[in-house]
Amino acid sequence: MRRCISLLIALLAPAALAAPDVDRLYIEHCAACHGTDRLGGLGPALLPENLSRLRPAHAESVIAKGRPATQMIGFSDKLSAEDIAALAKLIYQPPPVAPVWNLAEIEASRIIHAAADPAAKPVHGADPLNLFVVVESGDHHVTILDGDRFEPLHRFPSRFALHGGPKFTPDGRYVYFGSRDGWISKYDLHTLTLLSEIRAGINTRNIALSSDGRFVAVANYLPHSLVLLDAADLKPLRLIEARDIRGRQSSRVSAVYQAPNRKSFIVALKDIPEIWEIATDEAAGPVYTGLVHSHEKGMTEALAASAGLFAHRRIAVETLLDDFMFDPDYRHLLGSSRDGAGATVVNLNVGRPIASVALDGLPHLGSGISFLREGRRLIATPHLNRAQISVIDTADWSVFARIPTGGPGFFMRSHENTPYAWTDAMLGPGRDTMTVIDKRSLAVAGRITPTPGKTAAHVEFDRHGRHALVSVWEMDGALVVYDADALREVKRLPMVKPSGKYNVYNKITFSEGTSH
Ligand code: DHE
Repeated sequence: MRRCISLLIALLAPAALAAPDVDRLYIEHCAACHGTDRLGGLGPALLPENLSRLRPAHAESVIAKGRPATQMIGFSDKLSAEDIAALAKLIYQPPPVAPVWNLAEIEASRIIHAAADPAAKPVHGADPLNLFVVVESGDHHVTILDGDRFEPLHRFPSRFALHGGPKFTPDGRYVYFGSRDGWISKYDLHTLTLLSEIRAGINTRNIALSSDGRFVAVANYLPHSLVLLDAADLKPLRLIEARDIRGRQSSRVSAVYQAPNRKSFIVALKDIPEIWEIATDEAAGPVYTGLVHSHEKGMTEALAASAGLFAHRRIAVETLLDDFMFDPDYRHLLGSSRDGAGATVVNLNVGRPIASVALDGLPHLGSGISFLREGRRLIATPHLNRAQISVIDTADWSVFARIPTGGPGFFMRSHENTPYAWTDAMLGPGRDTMTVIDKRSLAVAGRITPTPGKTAAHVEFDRHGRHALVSVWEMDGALVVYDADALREVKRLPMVKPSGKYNVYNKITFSEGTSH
C-alpha cells in the first residue's frame, strides 16, 4: 500500500509540485525590457538595491496587472500565480555575479541625442530664468513651465524614477537630471531638446553640478562609487571608489552637493563615518586626505596630501551622517543620520564636528531652508516622523523654536521676497494639508488644502516670490498655483503625480528659501 502511495506521489510530483523554472521565465518574459542581467533597459533595473522602495507583494501585483501609465504590461493571462510569485522572489535576490559598472561600462552607455548649439536663442517667448522644471513621477515625464503665465511649454518622457533636484548650469540654460537607475540626462532649456545621456551607476542617489558648471558628480549606492562627468558632453572623467581611509570597507554614497564658494563637492557616505570634499578647482591647495589612528602602530599618522582638480579631503566624524544641509556660506554642514537622533554640526574649514543639536524625530535636513530673522541666521527643517518644524539658531546651534505642523513632513520652501515658509504633512494622516509659517513670528499663518483627501507636497516659488506652486501628489494630480501673499489659488494645471518643481532663477541664485 505504502509503495502505491509513493508511486502516485512520484507520478503527480513533476506536474503538481515542480518549482517553476524561474530563470527561463525571466528570459522569456522580462529580459527584453529589463536586461538579461537585470540591470535594466527599456524598463528599470530589477536588483534588490533598485527595488528597496517596492514591497514584494506589490511587485507581484505589478507583474500580474502591469503598471499604469508605463509600458509595463500585466502577465496574469500568460503566467500562473506560482510563476508570478517565483519571478517576484527572483528579483529580490542578488544576481549570481555582482554587476560591474566601471568607467568602461559607463562610457559605453553614453548617448549623444543632439549637438548643443551655444548660439541658439530660446525657442519660447518665456523669461528663461523664470522657467519651472516640473517632474511628473506618475508617468515619468518632465514639464517645462512658463513661470509668468503658468503655461506648459513642453512635456517630454524622462528616464524611469528621477530623484533629487535637477541641477542647472550657472547661466540657467542647461539642466541635468538623475534617475534612481543611474541615468544622467542633459537637457537644453533654450531649444527644449534632450542633448545627451549616460548611465553613471546602477543604483544612484542624486547628482550635483560644480559651481563653474564644468563637472557633474553622481552619488551611487551601486556600485559604491562617486562618478565625475564632463558637464559638456557627459563624458566620464573619474570614478572614485567609496572606501574608508584604509581602503578596507566600502560604502554606499548617500548624496553629493555643490559647495559654490568652496569650489568643491561635498559627499555624504552611508556606511563609513567620513564626509568627503572633492575640489573642482585646478588651483586647489594641498589637503591631507586625513589623519587616522593606527592600531597596528599605536600612533596617529598623517596620510598623503593631494592637491589640484579633484583633490580629495576626508573629514572624520563620530557617527554616520548621511543627510546634510549647509549654512549659506558653506562654512558649516548640519548632518544627521536616518537612524539616529540629533544632528551634528561640522565646520568644513577646520574639518571637524564642532557642535551637536538636540533634534530627535528624524529631521529631514536635506529639505531644510535658512533665513534671516531680526539679524539672526536661522535654519528650519521638517521631521520625517514628527509633526513639527524645528528652527535652529546658527549663532550657537541651539533649537530656537519648535513649530507644530499638521503631521510629519518631507519638504519645506520659502523665498527671500515672501514672509512665509511652506511645509507639507505628507507622511501623516493630514497629508492633504500644507502648513504656512510666518517667518517673522514663527507662528502658523495658515493651512491650505489644495484637494481634500489628496496628498499635497513640495512647494516652489516663482523667481519673484509672488507665487507658490504646490503638487497634488496623485496620479490624477495637479500643480496648483497660489498667490504667495494672499494665500489664494490662482490656477490649477492637471499633472500626473507631480513631485518636485524647480525654478531656474531660484536654483542658480541659491535662493535662501530652497534646499540646494
Ligand atoms: Fe528624496 C531630494 C534622499 C525618498 C523625493 N532626497 C533628496 C535628496 C536626498 C534624498 C539626499 C537631496 C538630493 C538632491 O536634491 O540633489 N529621499 C532620500 C532618501 O534617503 C529617501 C528618504 C529614501 C530613498 O529611498 O531614497 C528619499 N525622496 C524620497 C521619496 O520617497 C520621494 C518623496 C519621492 C521620490 O520621487 O522618490 C522623494 N527627494 C525627493 C525630491 C527631492 C529629493 C522631489 C528634491 C527636493 C528639492 O526640492 O530639491
